[in-house]
Amino acid sequence: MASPERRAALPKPAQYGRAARASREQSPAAPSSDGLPRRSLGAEERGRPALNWSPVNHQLGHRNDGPACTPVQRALLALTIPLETLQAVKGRMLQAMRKGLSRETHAQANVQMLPTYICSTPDGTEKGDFLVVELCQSHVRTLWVTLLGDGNQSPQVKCKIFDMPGDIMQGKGEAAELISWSKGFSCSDVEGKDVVQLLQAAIDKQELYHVEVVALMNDTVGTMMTCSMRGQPCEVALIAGAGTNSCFMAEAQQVEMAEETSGRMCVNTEWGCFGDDGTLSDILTPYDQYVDQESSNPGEKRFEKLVGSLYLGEIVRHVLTSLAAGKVLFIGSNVAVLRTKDVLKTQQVLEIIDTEEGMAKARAALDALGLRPSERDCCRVQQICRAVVSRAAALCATGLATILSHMCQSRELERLVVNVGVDGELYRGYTRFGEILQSVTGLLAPECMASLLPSVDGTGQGAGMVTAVTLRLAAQRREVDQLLAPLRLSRADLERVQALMRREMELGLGCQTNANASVRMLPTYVRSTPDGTERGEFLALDLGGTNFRVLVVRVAQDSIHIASEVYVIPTTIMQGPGEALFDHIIECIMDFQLKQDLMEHVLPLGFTFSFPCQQLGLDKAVLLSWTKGFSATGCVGQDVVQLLQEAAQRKQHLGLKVVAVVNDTVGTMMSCGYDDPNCEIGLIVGTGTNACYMEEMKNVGTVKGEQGRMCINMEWGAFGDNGCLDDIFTDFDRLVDKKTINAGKQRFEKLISGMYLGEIVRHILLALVEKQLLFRGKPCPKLQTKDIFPTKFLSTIEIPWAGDGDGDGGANGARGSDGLALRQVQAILQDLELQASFEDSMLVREVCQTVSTRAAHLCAAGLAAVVEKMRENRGLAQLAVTVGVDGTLYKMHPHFSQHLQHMLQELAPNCTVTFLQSEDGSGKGAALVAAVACRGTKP
Ligand code: 0WK
Ligand code: BGC
Repeated sequence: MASPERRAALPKPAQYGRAARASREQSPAAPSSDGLPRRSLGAEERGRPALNWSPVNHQLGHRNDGPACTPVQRALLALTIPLETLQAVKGRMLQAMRKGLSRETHAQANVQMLPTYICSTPDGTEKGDFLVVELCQSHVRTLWVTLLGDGNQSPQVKCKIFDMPGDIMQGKGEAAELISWSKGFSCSDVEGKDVVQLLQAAIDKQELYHVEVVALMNDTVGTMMTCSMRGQPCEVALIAGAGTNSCFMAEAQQVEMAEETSGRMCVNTEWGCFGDDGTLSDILTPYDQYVDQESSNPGEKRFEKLVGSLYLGEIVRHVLTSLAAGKVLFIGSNVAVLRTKDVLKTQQVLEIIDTEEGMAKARAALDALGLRPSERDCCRVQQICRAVVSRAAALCATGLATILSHMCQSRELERLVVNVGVDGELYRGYTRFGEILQSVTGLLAPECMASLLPSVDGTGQGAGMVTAVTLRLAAQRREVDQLLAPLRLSRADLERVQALMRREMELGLGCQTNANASVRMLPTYVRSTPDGTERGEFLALDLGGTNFRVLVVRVAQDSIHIASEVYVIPTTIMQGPGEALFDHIIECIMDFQLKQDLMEHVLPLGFTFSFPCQQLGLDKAVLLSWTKGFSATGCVGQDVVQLLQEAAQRKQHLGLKVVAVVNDTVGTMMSCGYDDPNCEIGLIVGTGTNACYMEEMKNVGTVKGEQGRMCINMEWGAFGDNGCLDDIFTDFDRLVDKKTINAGKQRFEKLISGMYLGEIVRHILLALVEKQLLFRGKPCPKLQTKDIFPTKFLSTIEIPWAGDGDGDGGANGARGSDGLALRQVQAILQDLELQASFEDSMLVREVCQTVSTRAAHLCAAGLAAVVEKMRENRGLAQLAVTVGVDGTLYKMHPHFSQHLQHMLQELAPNCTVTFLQSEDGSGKGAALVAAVACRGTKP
């Protein structure tokens, strides 16, 4: 005890510990009540470099242990890792993780980043009874987990613990492929084997119950799932226990070992082996080296040996051993006991660092070892224990920060907000561990906001949850596949459609059969494609697509100059009196001529009129039916050129001279044919869809003449109106058709074109909601609204992700970043007041992909029939031809053109088909047809 005057000089008892400790030790390690020591300079310390100590030494900035440092300070400094070193360790761990994720470097990686094939976290609808077996370090825990699908609010768990006899842990295995044992297990015959099969075989041997092993997971995954219950999804988990490890939901396409290319997948990092390649050599202390050399697996699990509670006691023991050897601690005691392995348990270390009881625990533990510690010894032992555990926490935080920054980067987020499930005796046993973990993670990954969620029930419930989620996903996948199956056309289906299209074409060309053919094969009186001799100035109209355009086209020797204006056709005009429609057209023409100063000019006009018309001549076409939402009265059966002339008269617009009326497919073929003489097919995939091609006159039974060729407007949109496609039609297609103004008509068009795909998707989404497969079955009032999900949404939702499984990795140049693409999907759904989870977004995307792919494949089947017919017409073994194509869906959808071209190659392998996108639309084509007409020769 101190003399009365010394006592007077010393601080009050409460402070005693702290002050005494600080003064006595001058060491920065003297812990303060919050575990992070503050340094106050005692007399003998003045003039020494200012030391402020915490597991992360911000200020220290350098770790010199100049001559002034005491052996204890040197030990504590050695166990202190400056922030910038932790930053560097984080950088190395990020590299190590990327190495583990990459197929090329995975085999050499120490941080193995093992795919777990768990691609979803609980969504609260999980229901059922699940058996769980948990292999813990010293026991086996079996649980019966009952989930009620009530948002996992009240999972019921019954469990039973069975001790693990030592001979079993080291005995013959005969209990996924185990890579290596750790934490004291070393059963033979298990490493390299599929442990699920081993377990299933052991269960089947019992012939007791039919228990099927559904999922096997790492404890980190179970922790992530356990903490994901009760409506707070958790995408990261970390274990700081006997061993240490972590897992997180990675972007699946980055987990190259897993072949899964869309969505997310939980990755078990196995970060315990980080540093096995020497990347931690600059932070390893001699104490760590001793622990490693004495371990059952020297050189391995270097990171785990700095963090895992299996090793912390040993690290402390080696520090004490060296300090005792240096006559700094336990002077006068026999310290031989300190050479005994595992003589100091981590549990004791955790007790010693307790702010309240710690010193007493230290004395008790050291006394028990016969070390008769002084108060100072106890204080130093506590500091060392704190330093070792705090370093473990700081290193865990470094690992966690690495994961969080990686997730933030790979999701292209400014800021990542995420829940982290944490478990393990270190985290549970020492609150300060969690505080250091939280604060150091914040320092190392400031762009991320992590909430640490302690796991309430170890991994047991989590394992039950993984099994439930696995079964839920499997069941959902089966239901989704069942619902989407009718939309997934097989090769045989498409070949049949191709054959049906060919048959309908023949019927349409046949003089006798044309009238009943669904594909009307309308002669256009266009006999050839442009030959470059066309010249002159022409007006052109382009009606029937998304926009109504008026153009002036100047065709010169080596160039074509176009000026145009887009005008809107309001729905009231589209579906009003025909006179009003044509009056509106004339008004637009007059407005255009005024703007272009053409009022005094009487220019020949080419009229692209994109509806089924019976051409009676180049400048005479009788409207057979409206499509694409048009239904203006008094037009069907009329010559549309006549209707236009009459409107011009009504408007006293006398300068109109219509010389040609063409379909947009013909206009597109002519427009592209001007640049590529091989262009003999025109294709539109826009609001509507249709195709035309150059047919042999001898095959056109509806027009006299045998010589040469004529362009045939197929009007393939009506293919199937005779019911020949009914088995392709799904309930969703029927729902869409029923709600159109031309129900039962344009059946092929309604499977393919932009006016309808969004509606098909909308009905499928509603069906998925009804089956609780989407948005957790929550009612979606906005989604009930017709046309609320326009086809352009498909183009946005399907923008190529690196990980969209279509293998183009965004090859078509329109690479959308994953995070961005996901946010675009969620933004669209948000506008529809739909709160979409990640899985929901993926499912909506899958539905869009399924519908657009079917459309592209059906289009390919139709085109395959056309090119095969042209090849046969010309008696060619191989046909090379160009298709001039236009239309918003073909041009704007990220995958449509590719899927179409891929499938066409498969269905018509003897045809080399080049696709040429029309730049100026079919207005230019109409002008070229007019130019030919004006040349007085038949086009
Ligand atoms: C642009 C053409 C026009 C055609 C349209 C079809 O110039 O003749 O009708 O493409 O595509 P949509 O605008 O319907 O997407
Ligand atoms: C029309 C065709 C037109 C196609 C593309 C269809 O609805 O019937 O004449 O070519 O849409 O615009």
